[in-house]
Amino acid sequence: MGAKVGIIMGSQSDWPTMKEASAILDELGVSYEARIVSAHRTPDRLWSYGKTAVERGLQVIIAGAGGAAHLPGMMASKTRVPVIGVPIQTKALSGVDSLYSIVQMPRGFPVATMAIGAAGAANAGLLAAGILAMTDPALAARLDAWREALSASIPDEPQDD
Ligand code: RP5
Repeated sequence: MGAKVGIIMGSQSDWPTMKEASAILDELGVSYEARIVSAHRTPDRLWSYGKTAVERGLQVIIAGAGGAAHLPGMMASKTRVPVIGVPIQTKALSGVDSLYSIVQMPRGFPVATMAIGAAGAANAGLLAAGILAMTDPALAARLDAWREALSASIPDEPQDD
């Protein structure tokens, strides 16, 4: 069976961040694919990825991009598959540029925008899993267990170093 989640990113340089999403999907047993698809450098690839997303069985797309981060919004314009945007942290503007480029979508073409950087990428994986878990009871049980384990790992009291 094909991938249920498409992880796409504008550049190879985004992969260290976007790996956080793939690690979560690995932990939860969700099938995914990872591709470099740039709104600016490979627009034809973006177009064909968006046009074929539904027929290929993708159910969620996680799109990470930095700077003038048009990839998530452009992908949302090409497919009704829900798009989760991850603003990549940048050197020049710390990722605020990425965040603003992704979050302010016009009415009609939503992108679910995460936090800047690694936490955002991990949360994108968790959000994708949560969406898929609505129709997958086994995944729902794994996600519940993951959340319980995280809660259990938090101590009641702070410790001295
Ligand atoms: C964006 O430009 C990419 O998403 C990346 O975050 C940023 C820089 O890309 P590189 O110059 O590192 O390839 O399109």
